[in-house]
Amino acid sequence: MGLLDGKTGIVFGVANKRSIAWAIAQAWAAEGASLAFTYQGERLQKNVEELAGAFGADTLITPCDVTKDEDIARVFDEVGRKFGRLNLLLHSVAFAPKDALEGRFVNTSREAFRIAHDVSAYSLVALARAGAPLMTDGGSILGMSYYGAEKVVPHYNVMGVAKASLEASTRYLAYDLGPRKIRVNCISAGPVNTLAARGISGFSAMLKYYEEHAPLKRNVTPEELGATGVFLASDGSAAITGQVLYVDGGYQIMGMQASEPASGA
Ligand code: 0WE
Repeated sequence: MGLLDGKTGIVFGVANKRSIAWAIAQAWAAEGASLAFTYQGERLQKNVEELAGAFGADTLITPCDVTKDEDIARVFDEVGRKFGRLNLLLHSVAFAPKDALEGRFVNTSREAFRIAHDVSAYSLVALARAGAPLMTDGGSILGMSYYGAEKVVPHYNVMGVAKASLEASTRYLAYDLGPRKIRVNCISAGPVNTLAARGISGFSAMLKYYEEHAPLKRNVTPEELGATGVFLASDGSAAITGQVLYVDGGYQIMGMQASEPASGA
């Protein structure tokens, strides 16, 4: 008996086996959900087909550029034909041009700002609108955020502003879709070593910083993000909507670090 038996879902944002989207998808599937996967560009097609192919004929795998309304319309049309309805939607998609994550925020170009918000925040609204008509028995929509939405994280820059927009969009979508029993929440994850994180200079230092400063003295694992994803998709969270849930070893609660280890450490 899985917590998600009989439910269908769609997953946006698998790039490879280290993707947070893949961790949550595996956890959803292990609880009995049937899943559709989209991939961004031919570059990632093989990766996603190899990963999601393991779920067999029950799975739909199709391309989607979340900045293209025609792609989004086609994807949900295909989901409607394959599954007839939808319960779960995972948005694990973000992009800002690399130079915008390297320089100073004050130098963010109009175009980099536009792209970051289009790919990383507006896409949640577009996917929710297109997916909601298939969520006839209620649903759970889940996005991924990061602490840089709330406080300044050096170099996160325009992505922090886009994540703030994603979190606010989560609240407005939760308000609009609540009467249809569709819940909308975000997981704000601590740093995870994914393709999106690779190439970000100082990322390993950031993992170490969390190990030292988070109350749990360690980083979050992909499996733990999967487990929280199952919680937010299942009836255990039936009365939770519009929330940002921190899954970060407690890092977000800290206001200052002690110069000595906490008592009891
Ligand atoms: O949301 C993210 C990263 C998303 C991301 C990553 C890239 C790398 C390659 C968005 N756009 C791009 N564009 C690229 O060209 N994270 C939460 C991971 C992350 O990224 C950071 C972080 C953390 C944490 C960037 C700077 C500082 C901290």
